[in-house]
Amino acid sequence: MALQRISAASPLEQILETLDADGGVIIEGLFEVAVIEQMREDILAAAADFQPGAATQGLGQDGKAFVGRNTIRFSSLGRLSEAYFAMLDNPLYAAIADAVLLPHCGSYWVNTGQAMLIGPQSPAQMLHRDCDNWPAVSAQGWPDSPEVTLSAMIALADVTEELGATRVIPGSHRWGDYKENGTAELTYPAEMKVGDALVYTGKVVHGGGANRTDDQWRLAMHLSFVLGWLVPEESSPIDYSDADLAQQSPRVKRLLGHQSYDPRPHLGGGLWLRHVDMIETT
Ligand SMILES: O=C(O)CCC(=O)C(=O)O
Repeated sequence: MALQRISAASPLEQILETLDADGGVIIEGLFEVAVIEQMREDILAAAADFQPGAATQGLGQDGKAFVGRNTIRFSSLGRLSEAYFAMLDNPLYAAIADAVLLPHCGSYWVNTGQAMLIGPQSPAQMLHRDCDNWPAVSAQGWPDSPEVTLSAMIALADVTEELGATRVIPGSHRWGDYKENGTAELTYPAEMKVGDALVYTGKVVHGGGANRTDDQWRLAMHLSFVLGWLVPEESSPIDYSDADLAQQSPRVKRLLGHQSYDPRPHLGGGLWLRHVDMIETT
């Protein structure tokens, strides 16, 4: 089963059906090129401050091995670029995230927005599922456990297989064994033009591809959401002050943790409260 591509102009239902069937889909033109070019410029300007191989995923040497020796990663992208806020407000990505995540939560927030720049002569990343960050929730009842996270790998410039396009195993979100991560032979590369994005659920097996070039970087970023009752990878709520977000939309404020979690219409209690009361956005 190959990885499918679909235009951002397609009906939402068709996009959701493809995502549901395969666990991942390339959406051509998901993000406005001007916004992505701004983000690319701002990411490249910041990249010199981050050493290849320095990111640990909070797991020391194990995390370094996962990220890759010649990969540059960093987050808090809204501190570097206004384009980040426009991306968070992207209406189609919002509609897809609503459809995938709201059946399991009152609201979701940013898991992480991360520059993921794979350097020349990098081996492929280990295959994995993003829902592995929350294994107690995902493993129980697998594969019918709730979708906990939705991700997009976004091309900041054209991404080819040779540059290290993300590799995906379509259909692996439905495999019977949660611990089975497949093999490289089963993967398809998500080759993309600038502004395209691979949108995939936390259940689908994937990994960064090998960069086989001698001198070119794969320029991509990741933007993911997680259920509002789970802890995200990135510390957005403390990375942005109320003043930083004053001009942003209520959605952006909520996504970055500046609003409390109301579980309704689902069961559960209010979370992320201040003085036992809701932090509201305006
Ligand atoms: O860099 C990529 O293409 C994928 C990265 C990834 O899946 C991850 O680190 O979770």
